[in-house]
Amino acid sequence: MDIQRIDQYAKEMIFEAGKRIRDAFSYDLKVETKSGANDLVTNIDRETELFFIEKIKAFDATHKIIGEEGMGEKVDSLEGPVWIIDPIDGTMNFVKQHRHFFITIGFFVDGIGKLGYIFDVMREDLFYAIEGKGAWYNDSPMRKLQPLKIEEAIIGINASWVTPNSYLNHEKMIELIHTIRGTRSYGSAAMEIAFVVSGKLDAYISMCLSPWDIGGGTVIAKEVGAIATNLKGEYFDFLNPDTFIIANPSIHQKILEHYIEEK
Ligand code: 2AM
Ligand code: CA
Ligand code: CA
Ligand code: CA
Repeated sequence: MDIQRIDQYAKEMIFEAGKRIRDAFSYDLKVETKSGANDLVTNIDRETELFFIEKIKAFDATHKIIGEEGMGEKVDSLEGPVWIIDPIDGTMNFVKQHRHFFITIGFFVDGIGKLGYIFDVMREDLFYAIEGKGAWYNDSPMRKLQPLKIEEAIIGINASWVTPNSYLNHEKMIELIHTIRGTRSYGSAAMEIAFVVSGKLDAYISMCLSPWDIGGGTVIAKEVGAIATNLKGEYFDFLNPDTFIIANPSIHQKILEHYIEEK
């Protein structure tokens, strides 16, 4: 399998999709809700996913595609070449803020992440990685993450997980928040992962993410030494939703041991 050629093709289709999304602001977005009032989808999410499916099928019709909006056929195994796609990550930011939304894509072969992309559509900034070859931010190689103390960390977390909730002991989360330097909440899992792998955040924690939110990001994580697991410290299941943490390797274990207590 010619990974370099697939990487080249992936980048071209991501840049083209980005341009189509930016152009879409000049006509009407149709916004609908999915599971609830804060779970949005637009015609552009669906059209972008369809664009990727058509491009990938034209490249190689045997490749499987898992996409958030379910525009392709159903995939129930990671055997062979599989693309995991979130056409727009941060749909609420897309609709409301017209920025801070990302295309994120992972290319896996037999369950192993080979290529990973996180693309800031408005800034036209690309974070990407090739398994075993390294990670880049546009044309610059990304560095391995440097160790730090938990007291120096800035962590991406949604406020819901620090207020009483049915997923985990929020008192421990409050203790974590009081220990670290600060928190951020960007509203796009892909953006928070891009920030962790490039050292702008030191960890990002979520109680529920899907394979397409993190597929591309985990490939980049491996190349810079960031650790990505579920909140039990296990390998994330790429066929189902799961809890998620990505962190600088010097604080990953400490956060799980001292501050995360699932209910
Ligand atoms: P999305 O924008 O592609 O839906 C913050 O909402 C982050 O969590 C986003 O990356 C969002 O991805 C993701 N997310 C995952 N499941 C979600 C859900 N059911 N509702 C809203 N956001 C969800
Ligand atoms: Ca969504
Ligand atoms: Ca998403
Ligand atoms: Ca999405």
